[in-house]
Amino acid sequence: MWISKSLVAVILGGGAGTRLYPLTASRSKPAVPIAGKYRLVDIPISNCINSNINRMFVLTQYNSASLNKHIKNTYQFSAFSSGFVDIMAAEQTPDNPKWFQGTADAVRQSLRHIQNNEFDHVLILSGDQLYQMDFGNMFRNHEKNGADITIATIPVTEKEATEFGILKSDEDHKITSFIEKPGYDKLPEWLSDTGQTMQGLGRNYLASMGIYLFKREVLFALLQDEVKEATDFGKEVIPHCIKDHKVYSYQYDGYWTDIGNISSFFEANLALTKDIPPFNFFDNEKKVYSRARMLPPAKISGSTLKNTLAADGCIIFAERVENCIIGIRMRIGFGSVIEDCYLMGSDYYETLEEMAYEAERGIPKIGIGDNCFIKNAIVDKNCRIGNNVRINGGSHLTDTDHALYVVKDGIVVIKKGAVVPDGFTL
Ligand code: ADQ
Ligand code: ADP
Repeated sequence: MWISKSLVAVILGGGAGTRLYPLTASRSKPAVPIAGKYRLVDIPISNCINSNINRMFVLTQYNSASLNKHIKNTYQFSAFSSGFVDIMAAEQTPDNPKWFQGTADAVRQSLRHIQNNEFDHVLILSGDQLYQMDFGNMFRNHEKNGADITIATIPVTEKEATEFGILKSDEDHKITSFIEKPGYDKLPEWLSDTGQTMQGLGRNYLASMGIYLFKREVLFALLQDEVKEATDFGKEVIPHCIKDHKVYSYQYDGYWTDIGNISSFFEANLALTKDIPPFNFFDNEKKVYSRARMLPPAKISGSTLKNTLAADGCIIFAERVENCIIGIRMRIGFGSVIEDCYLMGSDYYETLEEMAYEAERGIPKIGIGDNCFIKNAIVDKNCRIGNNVRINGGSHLTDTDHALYVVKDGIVVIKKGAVVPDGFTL
């Protein structure tokens, strides 16, 4: 009760969305499907719900139909609770004709909606990270320290350090300095004592997780007055705060990964197929919530499945499926072999009559046809992949943006709704 009354959460749902293109070509980033049956936004929302935070704002650059529908149908709080998940899309107003210019600007533009609620602290979260964290512990630390701002931090290696905000703190965990994405040459000055276990793993730098807990009045004063031109938290607001405000680090040592681009998104999804995955969807306590769809159980026939997650409503006749995530309603034909893939599934089933009608016109059925070989690929929703198709992703492919697919870092992404004809080879 205590945390839910004093805190609201703001989830940064993404800027222009270019890093996850083409998955964001027709939907906003929070609506991108992950792990076969969830959407990106389910992760921060579930972390909030599991931490007893039930008032959330999702800031997004545009308001897609799939995001609206997903939020509206998934997160319904009872009439006796004050909970809600509100989507706030960038909007043009008479005094601000622009879209969100960055993370701080997005929060600034949303303050006039958020301020109508009662709260003492604002928790700001990224919308593209995979982790399970109890924000209650972070909140207790924040209160105990009397902090103006608490930043969740995680020890990272030298290789990772250049991609994050890196900070240093004193023995009381008060942050003394901060630099956004330092170059390799600057790193030696930013080493921290991260504890014996982390040091043993070569994780000697303390990175910002982009998760910030602000005192209400401090956030308003910063964004509306002190740094009212600043557009970004990491680049401008946080470095500015260090000297005049009490900014503390809350160190988190669990699994956390950024899934903001195609290769990290692909890796994080495929990591879920390991015997003991780093992110645990199979947890009695920390549930990940998503839309209840009332789909039938997956039907699998004559296939060998290894390290594969098959979501509800799939129909799988494939010969072999290995290290794959198979999304809702996915259909895979006879004799097909699928390796290291994330198949997002379909939004609907076709009837047998529709399939016959399309077959007469040479249009493949929704899903993957017979005798295909697909490796190192993401297949977005509602694709129609014909028979005898061969898609072999890997580092031998150069980056491309084709009408049917995109290649990024060797990963082939078949675009949503693409119709890939029989015999197609890549
Ligand atoms: P980055 O992840 O590089 O670094 P950024 O691209 O600003 O920062 O994204 C942060 C979050 O905000 C993401 O979820 C993104 O989708 C969202 N976002 C970006 N622009 C937005 C906009 N205009 N409107 C709404 N949402 C937007 C940040 C910090 C680093 C920290 C890393 C940790 O700056 O200090 O180390 O996060 O991942
Ligand atoms: P999800 O199960 O991924 O949450 P939704 O139920 O949100 O999917 O979306 C299903 C979408 O598919 C809806 O937008 C619906 O209009 C669309 N849809 C359903 N049946 C058909 C069909 N036969 N042809 C095209 N689109 C369809």
